[in-house]
Amino acid sequence: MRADADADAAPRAANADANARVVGADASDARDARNDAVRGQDVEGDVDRARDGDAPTVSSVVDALVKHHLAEREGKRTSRMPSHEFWETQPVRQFGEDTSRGAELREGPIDPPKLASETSESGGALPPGYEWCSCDMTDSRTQEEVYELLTNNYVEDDDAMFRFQYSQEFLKWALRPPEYHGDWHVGVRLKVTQTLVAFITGVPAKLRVKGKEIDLAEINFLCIHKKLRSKRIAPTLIKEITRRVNAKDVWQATYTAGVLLPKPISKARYWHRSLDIKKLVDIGFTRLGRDASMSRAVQMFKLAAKPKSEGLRHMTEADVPRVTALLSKYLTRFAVAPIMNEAEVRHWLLPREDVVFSYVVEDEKTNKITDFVSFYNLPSQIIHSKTKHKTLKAAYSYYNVATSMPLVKLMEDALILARNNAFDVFNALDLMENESFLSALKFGIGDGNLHYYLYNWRILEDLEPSEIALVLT
Ligand code: MYA
Repeated sequence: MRADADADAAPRAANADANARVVGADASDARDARNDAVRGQDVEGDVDRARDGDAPTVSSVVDALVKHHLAEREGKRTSRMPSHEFWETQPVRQFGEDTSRGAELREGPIDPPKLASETSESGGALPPGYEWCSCDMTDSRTQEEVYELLTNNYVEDDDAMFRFQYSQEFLKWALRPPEYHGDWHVGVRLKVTQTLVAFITGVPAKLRVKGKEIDLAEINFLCIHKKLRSKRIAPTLIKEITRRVNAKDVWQATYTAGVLLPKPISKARYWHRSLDIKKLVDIGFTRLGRDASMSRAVQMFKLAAKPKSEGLRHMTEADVPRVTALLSKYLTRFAVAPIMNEAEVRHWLLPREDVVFSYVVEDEKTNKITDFVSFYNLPSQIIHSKTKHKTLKAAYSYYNVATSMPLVKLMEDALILARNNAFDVFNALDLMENESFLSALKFGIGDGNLHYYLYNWRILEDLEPSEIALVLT
């Protein structure tokens, strides 16, 4: 947790989850933190050993550090590097691989091309008593089952205070974009009772990565019932979704996670803007700085009653072609960004009650859409009992384009709109040009990371979050 100097309030958002999108860290982040600590200790161990030697000189200390560094660069395992029994076998960037100039690695697919017909027809082996299924997200009973599984078992913060609570409407939106495949919604059921106990999903998308267009799967909602954790079921689920994606002749994927795995292309950070500071403090999401009073904090986070930009209105169906054009042009600025056609913009960005909120500014003279702002609704359950509140209402910044005004002005209106829609907090990643408004609009930095990954696609250099324009729900 970090005191927020500007706002005198520290958002909790520890180790951001996952989907860091949550208010807190997920358990794997805690493990990350532990891994980091171990790594730190190990370096110190080497350094101590050097110090304890006959001649504890500065150079022996430096030697120990250099030795570590070189071993890592050569791809050798050192005690600082956690092992990843599963991920080390997968076509993903690996820690310690040599990507220096002149090295053999190239940007692009990691595995040689294969044929969809070569993919095996049956799923991987589950523990006895469990079976694979596809979750039909058009069926209300199945939607409820998925909702229940996620509501009780999905991403939480480290201290088990908050857990994501995706609504059924949200899940239908996130899992049924144009051209989605029903069998990319993978479930595991207990054979006897047919209870859904694990889940992982993919949806088709097109991504531009450093100038190359890639048809891929966006992987999300990996979830295993709490009682079935640490049994190596996650790798089985990942292999199964890979098999089903490959069967559709798709060989790449993207995903985000709070947990550090081999090996992110970028590391983003969540920021949080208090809208209802009283509630946020009451539920333990935010704490006031040592010298701050609640009345001062309320004053500080006060927003205007209504948006200030003239002509700002809800996006409508008729705006789809112009929003597609505006957004597509804007997204070409970034190294990693989705490519969305009109059908996809219609799906992902047209307002949906209680799910996604989108607004445009239209130039009255030219009829051009000059600005676009959007956020989605992802509440978290409050799972600790120290408050009467049950739900934290969080808005998440989605895609925003400002051409007739500075982005900071447009985003101030987004905050006002979110507050007017009863959200308690507005969350944004430091992606795209978001840094230009975060501090100015009194966002406080969270203290967790959201890692971005590509599967079976190598880029040589890590990217800055400002080079990423992909927001996964
Ligand atoms: S991120 C959201 C993840 N979900 C949660 O955090 C919800 C709460 N937690 C759980 O349900 C479980 O703890 C999960 C792990 C299911 C996360 N991504 O079965 P295990 C690796 C990838 O014993 P469990 C999201 O949805 C771990 O490093 N791998 O562990 C994006 C270890 O491997 P290795 C993860 O705790 C998902 C192995 O699993 C993650 O019982 C993207 C241990 O397995 C994670 N978040 O279950 C998935 N967490 O030994 C990848 C742990 O090697 C998609 N692990 O370190 C890849 C692309 C596939 C398609 C390709 C198509 C071409």
